[in-house]
Amino acid sequence: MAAQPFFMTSDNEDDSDVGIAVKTRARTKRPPLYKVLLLNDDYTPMEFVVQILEQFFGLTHAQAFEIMLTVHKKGVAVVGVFSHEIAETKVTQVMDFARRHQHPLQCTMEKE
Ligand code: TYC
Repeated sequence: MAAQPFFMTSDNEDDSDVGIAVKTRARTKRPPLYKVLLLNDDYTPMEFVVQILEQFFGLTHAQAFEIMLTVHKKGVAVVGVFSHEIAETKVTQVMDFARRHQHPLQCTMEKE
């Protein structure tokens, strides 16, 4: 007996319940995440940086103080990791707030 071909197409045109099972891999790429970085400078007051970290990043006073000290000692620290849109918003909020108070504080973002 001749072997039946696995793929049946043209001889199955009566809409009967026969078909080809096709498995597709779910290629759902997670959106990229962005680190928000705070940079040290010699002029921005420590308490101002702590205030920013509490206000815009929802950190406790202790967490904010610790990150501020890390930036002060090491030059830079990651404040948080966010979607592109949220990271951009945080950077804008920090930069606007610093500029309004005439402090040279710098905040940037980079792809994780
Ligand atoms: N280095 C600043 C000072 O001695 C404090 C400071 C901390 C500034 C963190 C910026 O991102 C910063 N007043």
